[in-house]
Amino acid sequence: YVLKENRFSYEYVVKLVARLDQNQHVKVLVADDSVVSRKFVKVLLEQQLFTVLEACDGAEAIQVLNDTPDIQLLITDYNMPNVDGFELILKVREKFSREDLAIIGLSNDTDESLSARFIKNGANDFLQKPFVHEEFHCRVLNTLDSLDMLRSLWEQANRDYLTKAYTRRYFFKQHEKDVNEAGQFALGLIDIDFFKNVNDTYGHDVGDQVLFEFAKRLKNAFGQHFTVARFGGEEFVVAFKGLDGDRAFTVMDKFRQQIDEQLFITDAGELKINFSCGIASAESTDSNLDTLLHRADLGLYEAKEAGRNRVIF
Ligand code: GH3
Ligand code: MG
Ligand code: MG
Ligand code: MG
Repeated sequence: YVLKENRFSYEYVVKLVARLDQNQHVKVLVADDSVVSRKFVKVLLEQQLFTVLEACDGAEAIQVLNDTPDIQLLITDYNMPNVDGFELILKVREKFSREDLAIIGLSNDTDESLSARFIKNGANDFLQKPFVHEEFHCRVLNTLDSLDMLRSLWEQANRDYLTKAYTRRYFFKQHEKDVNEAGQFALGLIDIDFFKNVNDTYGHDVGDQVLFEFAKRLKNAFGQHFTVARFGGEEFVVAFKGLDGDRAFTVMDKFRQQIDEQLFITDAGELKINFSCGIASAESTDSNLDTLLHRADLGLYEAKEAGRNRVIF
């Protein structure tokens, strides 16, 4: 249908077809008060197999965005009752960054400044109604391509490639301010014991398997409520936001016992892995994460000195 109706280049068709499988899993929300215009956009999107949701004004669009996880693209009209397109975008951008959601503005209003205003308010692109189908398809695909690119950049910067734990960069960005806030905040700095032996005895690949499995267990234990980050080679940190030092110690020591009891299955067979950990909790004298990390590091050093496989607060 798309081919019959439009005059795409061969290269473009290849690109379009390559995306079709993926598109079924991409949710697009169309906000427009005109039923005719909304249904028309919906039909165009469904030609590309997207999953389409609808809202008849800005207020409903916000509701749908809040209720439906992982909508990737919002296509919104400008003139709508209650909350108009601009207001909608401003509100939406407070909650959804450019890695979360892409936005395309639409309008049949003849005001020439509309397109610039849409983009300044946080839209990725703008289309003047009426538009040619071909241009619509191209802009939607381009916008989703840049969303994919942004998401992949975000992953590269914030997620460790080997273990899929968060990176050091993410940890600092996320918790910089928590040190000075009123609530409780504690850190657990972890270092696997005698990890060099694993590499030296069984090889680097087996070392990697241990790191991957260790991070997986760490995320299973704490990842739902706390940030788990890979700090360096075989060092990890857990940010216990909302816990005091004693509580952080308790949960970390429980995890230490689990690791101690459950062998790691690798290509070299079952290995016994242990770790040492230093816990530190934020105090009013802490000026930033570094002072807190320094104390956790002293605890870690003490744990190593005392014979390893232990947590020190
Ligand atoms: P300790 O109990 O004192 O911590 O001893 P250790 O052997 O764990 O300490 P050390 O810091 O000497 O060794 C850490 C090793 O981790 C050295 C390095 O080659 C290895 N390593 C760091 N990153 C990686 C990685 O991504 N993969 C693998 N396989 N090894 C890594
Ligand atoms: Mg309208
Ligand atoms: Mg180390
Ligand atoms: Mg070590």
